[in-house]
Amino acid sequence: MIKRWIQALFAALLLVFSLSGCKGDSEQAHEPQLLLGFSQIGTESAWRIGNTLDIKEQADKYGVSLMLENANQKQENQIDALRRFIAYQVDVIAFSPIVEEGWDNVLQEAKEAGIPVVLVDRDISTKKDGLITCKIGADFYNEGLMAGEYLIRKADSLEMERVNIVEITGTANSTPMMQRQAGFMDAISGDERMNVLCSIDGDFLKSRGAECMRELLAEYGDEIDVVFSHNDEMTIGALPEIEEAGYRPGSDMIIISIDGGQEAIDILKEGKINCVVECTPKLGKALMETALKLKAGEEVETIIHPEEQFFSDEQDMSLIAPRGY
Ligand code: GYE
Repeated sequence: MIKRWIQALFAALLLVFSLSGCKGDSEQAHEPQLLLGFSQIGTESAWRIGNTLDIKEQADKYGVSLMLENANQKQENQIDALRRFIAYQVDVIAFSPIVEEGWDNVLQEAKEAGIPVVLVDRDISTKKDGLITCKIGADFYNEGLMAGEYLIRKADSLEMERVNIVEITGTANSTPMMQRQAGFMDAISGDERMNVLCSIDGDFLKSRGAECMRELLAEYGDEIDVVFSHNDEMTIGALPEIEEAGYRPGSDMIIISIDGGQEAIDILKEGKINCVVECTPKLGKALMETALKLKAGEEVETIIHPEEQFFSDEQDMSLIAPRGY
């Protein structure tokens, strides 16, 4: 209880500070047009850090006053943050739900307070209507599909007869984990060569990617033809383990990743990753435009998917522009 009060007091001080004197008059180009509360999941990946940065930059650009809270990978911290946003009567609430389940109560509270809620990046699962106004995020199913379709082309070009796959998945019960897996499985399920040896939870973390890869190598070793990893961070964690075990990633094993951060693209160019499906973290512009429309009482699109690219050893990789995350 005391902890809650201290948290609330601290957040109130932060808000007062951010709304008042921290910038000189000359720097304050215009009055904030709206107050947006945004609860971010954490800092688990270059993707997430790029996403936070982009949201901050776009908030500045659009003259939106941002209350940004980092939940450090814990759903209960996100729920607390949403309750604080409701208490401060922000104009719009946005958040990236770490997992899909468990949001009904707090979202009902936001609804009763008349505050519209926008989902950024990930989705929720609920039986209740009207808790969410709009979703801005990638089509994760399509990302998984593109990864699977690439693998079929690659297996064709290498004339493989059997394709043994290990999958390192993102955070259990999160939208990108479930949808990327579903898209990938749907793409490969009609191809009799494809065989998934094991799916293992890497939680979108580099350290877990390494740990998972060690376990997979110990269990399956030589049998592994393909590593399908749900994000770049886990891929980057897994690669040194593969090399230490005496395999060349990119040639002895086909490596497929998702996100498309600069580090993964550099490794793709080196030939140690074969394919990276883009998932753009640049959702800030769409978020600010949506939030401003909601404040003005205008209609908004209910689902916004950014356009996404696909990078692989099938193309001229020197043409890939700097990624910015
Ligand atoms: O792929 C991963 C991040 O939800 C799309 O979360 C996001 C995922 C992204 O930590 O790197």
